[in-house]
Amino acid sequence: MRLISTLNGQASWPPPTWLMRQAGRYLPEYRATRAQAGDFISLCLNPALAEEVTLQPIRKFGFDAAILFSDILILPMALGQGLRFAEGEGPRLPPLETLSSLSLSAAPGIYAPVLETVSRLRASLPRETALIGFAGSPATVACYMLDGQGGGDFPRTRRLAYEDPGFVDGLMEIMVEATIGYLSGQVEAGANCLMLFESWAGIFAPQIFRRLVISPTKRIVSALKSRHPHVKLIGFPRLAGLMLAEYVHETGIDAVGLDTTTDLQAAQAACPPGTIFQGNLDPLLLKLGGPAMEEAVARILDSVKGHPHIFNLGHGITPDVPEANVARLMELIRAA
Ligand code: 1CP
Repeated sequence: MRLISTLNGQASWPPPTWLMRQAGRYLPEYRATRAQAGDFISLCLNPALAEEVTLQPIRKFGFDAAILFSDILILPMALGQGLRFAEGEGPRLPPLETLSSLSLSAAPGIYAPVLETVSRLRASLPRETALIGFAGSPATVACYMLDGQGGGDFPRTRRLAYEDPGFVDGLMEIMVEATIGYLSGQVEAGANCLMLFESWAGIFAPQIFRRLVISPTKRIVSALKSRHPHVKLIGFPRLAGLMLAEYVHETGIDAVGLDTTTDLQAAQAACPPGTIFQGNLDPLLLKLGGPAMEEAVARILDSVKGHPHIFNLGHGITPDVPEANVARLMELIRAA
């Protein structure tokens, strides 16, 4: 698997490629399977249909990795928090008031279908296609648990981090433990590597970043590596800015996803030597296609030649991306 050799530090050319949100609404076959499932959560918890939507972009574009189809909010739901997806508006949760409403022991029974999706996928994917398991990082998942929805800058979460550190740090403890169990289950079910999505890393002041982003991530990385010594983890501290190097250095993560705003060469200069990067084509360019996309792809390929690198977007693919642009992107990478 080219993605796994890259995570082990071997450069491969062209770089292994996959796209965040590669299974999704830009594909007509995804929309059809989602309609068959009824709603988004039912799709995540239906192993046959979740397997199907994970495989759709692999069949169509031949990416080097498949990412388990699920969502970062399935874990808080499994811990007992309510979750629904309002049509066209994104997730809604009743904002968390007490830690006693969460149950670590009930969670594995509720997320069991997700682990079944992982084992089905490992059996059905081509041997050379890596299977990526994932979870949200505790701070990002806590943003949704405490504020109850996205779409803003999570004011309640940021305020509680200062005003009620006991509550927020207690929530981190629960999420660290739950995430270790959940990801460990994914590895045991057949995931070849793992990714931690810290999509809201960019909203925290540096001292809160250290407490809620770096420290929980470091504990998750170290626990997973002691349980599964060969497993590699990719972190994605989106919009971490100048905190990126400290994140890489302190957490022990094996590779780091770069968001759209981060200059690849500046990241190479700032992070420890040998850091493996993933990213970071602007998803807007994938939507627009044409010469602007082609130039940006060439620039990325040029700057990663000779380094172990994973080609990806700087954030998820949007529903309005034409399939033909994804096909053209793969053509450009394969011809490199
Ligand atoms: O069909 C639909 O309309 C639902 C859209 C959708 C999809 C396709 C959601 C709702 N989640 C997903 C799948 C998903 N989410 C995957 C697996 C598929 C793949 O990558 O191919 C993964 C890895 C995620 C992770 C996820 N969910 C993140 C982290 C990555 C990121 O985009 O920053 C986050 C923040 C979420 C929460 C979430 N789930 C769905 C939405 C619309 C959101 C974002 C809400 C917000 O903007 O705050």
